[in-house]
Amino acid sequence: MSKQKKHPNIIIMYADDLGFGDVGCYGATSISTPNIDRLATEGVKFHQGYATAATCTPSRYSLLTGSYPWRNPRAAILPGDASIIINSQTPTLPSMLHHAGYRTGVVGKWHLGLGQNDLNWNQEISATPNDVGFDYSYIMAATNDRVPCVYVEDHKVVGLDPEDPIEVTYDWDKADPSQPTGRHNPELLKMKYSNGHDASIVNGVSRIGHMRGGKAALWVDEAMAEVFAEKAVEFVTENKDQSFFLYYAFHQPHVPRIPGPRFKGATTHGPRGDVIVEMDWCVGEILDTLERLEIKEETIVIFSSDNGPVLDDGYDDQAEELNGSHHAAGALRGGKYSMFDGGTRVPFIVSWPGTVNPGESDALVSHVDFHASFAAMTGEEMRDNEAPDSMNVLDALLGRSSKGRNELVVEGTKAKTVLRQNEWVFIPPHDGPAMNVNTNTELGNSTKPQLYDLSQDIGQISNLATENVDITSNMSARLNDILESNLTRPI
Ligand code: NG6
Ligand code: CA
Repeated sequence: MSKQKKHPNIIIMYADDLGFGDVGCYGATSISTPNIDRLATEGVKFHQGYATAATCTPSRYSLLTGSYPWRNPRAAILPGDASIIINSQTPTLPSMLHHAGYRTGVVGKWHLGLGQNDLNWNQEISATPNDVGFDYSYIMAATNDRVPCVYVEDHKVVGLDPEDPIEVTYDWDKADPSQPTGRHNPELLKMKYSNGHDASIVNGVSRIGHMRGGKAALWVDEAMAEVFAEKAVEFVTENKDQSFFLYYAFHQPHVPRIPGPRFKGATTHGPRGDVIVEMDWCVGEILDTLERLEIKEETIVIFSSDNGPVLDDGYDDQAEELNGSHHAAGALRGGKYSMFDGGTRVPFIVSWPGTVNPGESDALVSHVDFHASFAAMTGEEMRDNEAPDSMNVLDALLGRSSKGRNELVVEGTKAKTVLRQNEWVFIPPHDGPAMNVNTNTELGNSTKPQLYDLSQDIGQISNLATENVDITSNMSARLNDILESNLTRPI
């Protein structure tokens, strides 16, 4: 490692709604992902790497705070005008690494809120990633299907004309009726919606929520991959001589799936497959930059996804019709929104050329563990209130140990929790439909307790709860204890 650099750089590349079976190295045969596969060849490929939640906001909340999302009642899918859900006093993964001497940056999807109930897109935004540990940020506020469709750099909307201010509302009653919407002007759409997504039209695509103004600042979906990749490469290049942490959060393959022209038709699966290939190109841009700058061997690169896959997530992009025999969730049951493993078990690769021995791992690890693991690596002492659920699994992450954590809580939508313990997973009885009929995913709701042995039954076919009453009741009691606790990591 270069002399100025005390610690290795850390890059977390984080896909949006990418499933356990969506990339080549995890079994996909009809979507070509050579760059992600290259990472897996050079690093450790985890078979039991988990997000903490089956949707975006709670999952990202855990990654950045080392806390289970259900501890924060606001950690649920947020609208684009939500205020920030991480308190500026909360120790975060970036603030801990900043303290350890890292320069910290985030590029891409944020979805953890902005401002402190005072959000005005036309002024300096009071609370942004820069207030919770990042030295630099270039983000979209929420998701690519939610307004406002603009980029925010540090505290400001990029390219905003002050003469054309932005107004945002998520309330149909407060929206300006003279502005076209997907609901009333379907003839203006280049991609139709199948569910929701019927409000403001930006770039020929109707979104969730209403926005007016900000014309010069609007993003172009087809260029988004390049815009973010360029910013990410710039951040790496500018900081190559010191330790840096980059959280690069892709917008793919979340809806609306709109690849750049080069990637249109890259697969037989239509836009969903094509944007995965585009995302792989983004990964390649970073890997190539590390090689060019000769900092590959001093950089830990992590690749994962915020939650499991979904085909029809509200736009008519033929993801279902063109899916063929592709298994987006691999052998797992369920997908995005689900309490079954398809919701939270995701591709999870850690590479550090020259240090990490390439291989595969069955260790149970989660994004929530990055905080304690990298605190241990950098010698940062953690305060008692810091990262309450983060376990130091550094040896597992670096492929030095086959042992990760023993237990993990994950959640489906609406913070419905599930307990994983060694090979067992226990899903308590939860109210609600068995299926999300719009997305065609099994949610895991059942009036009966469910218990699966994942070592024998990765597809969660055989519910063993009635045959294993003791395990079921012990896990149920343990889950209740955890839900009542203030922390789960040792102090
Ligand atoms: C849902 C949206 C879905 C997606 C999701 C958030 C509809 C019908 N569905 O409410 O399209 O935006 O929220 O996804 O509006 S996440 O990956 O950011 O959690
Ligand atoms: Ca997501």
